Amino acid sequence: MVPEELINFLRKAKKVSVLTGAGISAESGIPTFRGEDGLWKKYRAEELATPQAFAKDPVLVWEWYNWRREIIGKAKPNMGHITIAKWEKIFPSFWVITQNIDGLHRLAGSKNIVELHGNIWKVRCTREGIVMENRDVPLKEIPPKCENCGALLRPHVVWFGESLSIEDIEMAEEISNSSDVMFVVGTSSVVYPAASLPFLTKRRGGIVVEINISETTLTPYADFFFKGKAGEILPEIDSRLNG
Ligand code: BV8
Repeated sequence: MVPEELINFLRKAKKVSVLTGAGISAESGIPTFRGEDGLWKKYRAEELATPQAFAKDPVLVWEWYNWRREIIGKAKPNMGHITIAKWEKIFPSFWVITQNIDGLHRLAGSKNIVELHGNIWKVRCTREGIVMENRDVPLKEIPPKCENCGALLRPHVVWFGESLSIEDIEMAEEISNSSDVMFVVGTSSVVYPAASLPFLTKRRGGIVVEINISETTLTPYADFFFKGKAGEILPEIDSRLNG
């Protein structure tokens, strides 16, 4: 059931954005982080996705990413990603801000994307800082080495304790500050600075629409909360909007 009030907001909205987390890719077969089937069933995110963990045991960290690359390599965008890609064409200004590194928004056809935490198909030389694409599944060697200088390669992602790229965070804040409507889809809203973005939208008088299979710390502040799967709720809102 989609409230008429939300449809009216969307019909008038000029700038719409969507902040996504692992939950939007769950229906594509990619495990989320903190759910019962979470990626970190044995480890905690904060212990594995960190520069310290990589320095201590690059093989372990690369085995984890190699396993995720195998899952993500087979994954297809679901109706949640596809609806979001469609909305980029119907709203005057539409941006995706994603915490996900799986690249499924781009695969679904979205172009206006800020990948806050990087991309699993990119690697970076730990000595020269050069970023390269690497789509080997599985990786040819673990840990992979830079072909130029032989140094360790690392995933080109943002780990805990690492700062996001200033351009990305400034872009994400500009989008959030100017959104008439921000959808927040499939995120537990525990990781910062991403979790602070919906509050920028609210502070500027925009509305926040949360879509999640369960309530989160954001839910009390959301103007609309849809309890359900992203791949079902987003197309339902879309069909009411374009009905
Ligand atoms: C930073 C790597 C400045 C890529 C990730 C101490 C020291 C240093 C920093 C901190 C500190 N204490 C706190 C911080 C800040 C820290 C932070 O936020 N920690 C949290 C845990 C408290 N943040 C940082 O470190 C960030 N950098 O602040 O820099 C700085 C620098 C130095 C010192 C201080 C500050 C960097 C954050 C990025 C971390 N990297 N990943 C990778 O391998 O993927 S975060 C990791 O969590 C993923 O990127 C993921 O995207 C992100 C958020 O998780 P979610 O996407 O929300 O996924 P989750 O499983 O949690 O939730 C899924 C949701 O979907 C659930 O709600 C579920 O109900 C729902 N769902 C499931 N199925 C569906 C669904 N919803 C709809 N439909 C469905 N079908």
